[in-house]
Amino acid sequence: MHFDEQKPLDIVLNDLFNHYRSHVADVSTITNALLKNGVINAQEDIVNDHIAFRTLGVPHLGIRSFEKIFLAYGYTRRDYYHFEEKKLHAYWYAPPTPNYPRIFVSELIVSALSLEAQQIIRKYTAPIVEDPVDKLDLANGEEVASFLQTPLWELPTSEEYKRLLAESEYAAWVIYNRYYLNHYTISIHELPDGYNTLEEFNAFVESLGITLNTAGGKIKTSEDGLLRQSSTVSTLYSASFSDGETLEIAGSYVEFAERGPLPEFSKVPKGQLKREHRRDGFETNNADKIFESTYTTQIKKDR
Ligand code: OOG
Ligand code: NI
Repeated sequence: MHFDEQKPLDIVLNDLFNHYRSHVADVSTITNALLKNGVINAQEDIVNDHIAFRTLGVPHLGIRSFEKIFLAYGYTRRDYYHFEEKKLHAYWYAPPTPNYPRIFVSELIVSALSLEAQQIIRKYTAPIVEDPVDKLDLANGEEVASFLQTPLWELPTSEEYKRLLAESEYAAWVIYNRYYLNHYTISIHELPDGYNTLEEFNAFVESLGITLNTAGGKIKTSEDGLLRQSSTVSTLYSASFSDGETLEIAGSYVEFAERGPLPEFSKVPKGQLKREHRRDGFETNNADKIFESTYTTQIKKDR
């Protein structure tokens, strides 16, 4: 690439975040409470551990299409994850410099769904006969930002949505929400004492009246014990479908991650710990449960 990657990347990330914040009320609720309690002085004081996107594994879409945007901006593809039961693949991407968030991109293995569900998805995606990312000028941050908010396919009917939902909550989420930012993630270990353990932070979030995802327990812990994650449950929003029906459907959520120091850096004083000293990447079993933050089973559990 022959352009300065960081400027378009900044434009794209800021635009994604602004749309996300305006749709997900819990984002501002948490930020405002942290401001009020004097924990941070501005949204920018929150370190964004990672952001996540969902895609459909069909020709010209999916991870291999979506990743081109962030590879062009200096991101590097890292580990592969597979979610057998949810029929998903995923990769994470390391940022060009540590001041940018990691990115987690997943993809539905459409061919593993029932023929009926596949037909619904293919009905909407079949008109896409070339990779839409190839047509973008990636040096133009505004163009890429607006692409990420522009539908690539027509709205489904409410019946089709419900049919997908019954088989794959992920499929239903993507057919409606497309490339919307799925979540951003607050780095808990970067916050001051009183807020920098997941136990404390979860208690704070719940004190704001926000519901946490309980799939696999509120705190999901990696096998090495060093990556601990929690997330909110998506709130519902009113979505209009092509048949004129309106349904309350899941949108995006907020995640919290606590990354402990790697064994070789366990003696580094807390104030000197940098990102490279801490556990990196993701964990299949944690992620498997975090996906359920948009699932009806989590959203309806307290109703
Ligand atoms: C992503 C779920 C996985 C993580 O940090 O492990 C995840 C999603 O819900 O699309 O975010
Ligand atoms: Ni996440």
